[in-house]
Amino acid sequence: MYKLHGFSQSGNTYKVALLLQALRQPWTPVHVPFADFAAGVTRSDAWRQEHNAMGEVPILEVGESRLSQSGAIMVYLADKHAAYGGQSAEERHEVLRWLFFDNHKFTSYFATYRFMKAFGAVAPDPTVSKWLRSRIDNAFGIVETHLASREYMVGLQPTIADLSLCGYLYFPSEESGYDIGGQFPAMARWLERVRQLPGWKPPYDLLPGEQVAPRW
Ligand SMILES: N[C@@H](CCC(=O)N[C@@H](CS)C(=O)NCC(=O)O)C(=O)O
Repeated sequence: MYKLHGFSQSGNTYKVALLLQALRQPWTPVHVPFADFAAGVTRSDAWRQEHNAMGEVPILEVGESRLSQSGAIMVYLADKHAAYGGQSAEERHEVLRWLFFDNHKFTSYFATYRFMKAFGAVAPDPTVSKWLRSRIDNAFGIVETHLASREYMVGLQPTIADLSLCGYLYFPSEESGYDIGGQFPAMARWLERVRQLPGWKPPYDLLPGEQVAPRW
């Protein structure tokens, strides 16, 4: 039984949960309460020593091992269960390319922007928000163009590249202010397709932790 440490507001945790569902693997959540996370528990020395030196969720417990980094965890699971990793060496390379893009340019800016707007202790700085929006619009534009002529990010089947990139896009739009359907129609159609995967559920139904109203 896999154990997945995280919480419902964490899109990075949600990516791994979606993959476990799609693989139909039994898993159980280990709840890191959002209030504790916001208070900095995952950055404490004790937590880093016991759980993850990087001070982050998600963590996937597999026997005695604690795996971190959603991208690396998804590659591990896709390899182990021989699914969602790409159909050929070329596709697997392409999957990695999009995973790195997601972690550096897509999820990173969007998750930060959403966190500041929905959960930040102080109102977002407009200059920082404007800069992040320009980075997000660029990254979203790249994916929108890529998806205009194809159903999934790599090849003809869904892969972990899709599950990684879409992890933050199923949260309520008021948390980020981004209207995917209105601004990015090819991405919206792709999200509908990914939603058809086995065991798909929205983040606040799949992971522990109450939904809270956006603060700003
Ligand atoms: N690239 C990492 C990012 C993980 C990450 O940023 N997780 C957030 C929660 S969604 C976190 O734990 N942040 C704590 C921090 O940055 O101090 C992954 O994909 O797992």
